[in-house]
Amino acid sequence: MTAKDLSLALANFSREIAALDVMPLWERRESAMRPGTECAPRLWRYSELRLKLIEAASLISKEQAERRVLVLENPKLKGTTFITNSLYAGLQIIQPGEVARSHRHTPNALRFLMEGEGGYTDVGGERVIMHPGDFVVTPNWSWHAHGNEGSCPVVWLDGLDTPFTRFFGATFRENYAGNENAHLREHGTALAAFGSNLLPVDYKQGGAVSPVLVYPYARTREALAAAARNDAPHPAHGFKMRYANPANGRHPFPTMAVAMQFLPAGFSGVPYRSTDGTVFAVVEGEGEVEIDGERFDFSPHDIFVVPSWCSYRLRAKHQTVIFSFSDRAAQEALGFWREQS
Ligand code: GTQ
Repeated sequence: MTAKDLSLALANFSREIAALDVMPLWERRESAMRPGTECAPRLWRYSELRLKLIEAASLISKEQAERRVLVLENPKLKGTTFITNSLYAGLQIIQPGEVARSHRHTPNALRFLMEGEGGYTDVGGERVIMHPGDFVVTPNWSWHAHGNEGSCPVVWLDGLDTPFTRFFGATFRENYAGNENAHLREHGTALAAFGSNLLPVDYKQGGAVSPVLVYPYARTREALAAAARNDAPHPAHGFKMRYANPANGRHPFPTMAVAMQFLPAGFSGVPYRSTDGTVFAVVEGEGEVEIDGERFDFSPHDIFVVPSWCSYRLRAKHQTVIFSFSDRAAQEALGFWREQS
């Protein structure tokens, strides 16, 4: 065959196989076989989002919205509602006296309380009262309703693994039809049972989700402070602890790992990257994060996303505490997770 014949034959071949809905592996994009995703790094300023949340609360009633949430959508994932390929994040506001009706869904959810007192979530038959800095677990398929019995707005960060159920075609959701005020266990019941180095004697290793329901900030903060007083910081993470399922030592969710870290004043971390795209929420302090060479200053309650395999480094001006969640639990379970320092 001459070169010309060959190129004609190839063009015909391409057309014919396209009609059969097959494609040649040798034309696959190079980037498909490297770590990382198309997601962009991004920081959302809480001061800006908070104003819009308050505005949303006056424009859209709780009845209209059911959940009044501003979704932090990755600029490279427009139209998906996702912050990374595997995670969803949103800021939810609930005004004094409001309730958000009970429903359940197959995605797992976490709440991280940003501001306000008096907010609660009724989850899995228990009332959980949330304070700033608390991390609350909503196990998949458990009924959950929210409310605010305080006198100020309550705002929290929702983190969900919705992209997983979407990916697997396993997204189910339903509203609660029964009496929402039926008997609830009192606040603190699960924490007393599971958060005291104890387990109910007949506790069966049940679901893969942490049964403790709430991880109070006061305890987390004290654990980090004790580590900082006694141990040396990790060169990239400072003092970082992951939240554990107290019944098995694993992550709180089968999909999501959740962590809190403390950076001493003046901390300057070395560059680090890992395959779990991570959402960070600043709790206390001020500093900057450099993600793939791009710098972002952060203040309390700012939220930023470090996509999978993007190198980042943290610097703290004042002592700083940062909450984070990622898909590391799923990646570890599947044998995919990698890191590089
Ligand atoms: O509060 O149950 O941000 O179901 C997204 C979906 C919050 C919730 C979100 C939800 C919820």
